[in-house]
Amino acid sequence: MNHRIPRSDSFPLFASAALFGCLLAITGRAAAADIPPASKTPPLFVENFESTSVGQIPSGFTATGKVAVADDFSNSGKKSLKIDAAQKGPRRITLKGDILTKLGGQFWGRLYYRVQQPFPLPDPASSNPVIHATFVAGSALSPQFNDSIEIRMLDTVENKQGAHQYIYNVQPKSRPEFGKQSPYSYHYTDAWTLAEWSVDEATQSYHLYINGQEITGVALDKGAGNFTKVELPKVFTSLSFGLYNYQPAGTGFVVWLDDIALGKERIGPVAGDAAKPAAAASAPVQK
Ligand SMILES: [Ca+2]
Repeated sequence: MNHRIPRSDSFPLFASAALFGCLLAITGRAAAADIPPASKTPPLFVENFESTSVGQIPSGFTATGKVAVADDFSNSGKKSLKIDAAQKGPRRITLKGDILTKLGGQFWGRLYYRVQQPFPLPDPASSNPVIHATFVAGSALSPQFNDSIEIRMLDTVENKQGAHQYIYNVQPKSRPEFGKQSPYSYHYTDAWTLAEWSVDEATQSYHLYINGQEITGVALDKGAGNFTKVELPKVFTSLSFGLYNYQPAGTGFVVWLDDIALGKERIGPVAGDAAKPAAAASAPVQK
């Protein structure tokens, strides 16, 4: 089909709108898969958990809470990182050192996660019935206030209906938290979900993609030097992967992570898994 936006003022408005919508649908679908493109060079860091013994964590990481490599589910190979149930608190592995210096303040992250079904709901008797659960966080000094902050790069808040939003969330040690949220349009699934995110200190930008689709509600592009309500640093002092829920979650979430990768350009799906984002996008992640 050859769609053209008509120039004539006499062209019916509804027809213009219909054509424009059609164009958006076509170009929007292409953009989700192609922009920004995945890098052709390997990422700087990859962890697929295959070379770590079950019950251990990979070398280079430190563990907090009940988290270890397991072989009951995997996205790649036979193993993944399993986050065991806990009412709340951190169950995660933390990376420090040279890789963070190499990544600096501009990098992409990628991982897959799956959530055991049924997953916990917030305590309905709570005055604030939500469960805030962080999958990926980085610690740093604020470029604006030079104090300690944690930046949550893959982060969710679940409501009492069991739907969740994605959020960009910054938790300073001694100031109020802040962030930017998507609608509560998503549900945890036990399908492997592809999460990709980017941070850029130079432009104070943050973007998140789930199964190849951008979560535009959390997107930030504040511009150079405009740190307010972003506070992306030139370098991170650690990156943590796992789950940390801050409100009680009953018997607790059980979550698996696999194929963590970090690089200067978009990483995309694991090799040979190129069909996954398109297929997964139609899965019931978004309602
Ligand atoms: Ca694996």
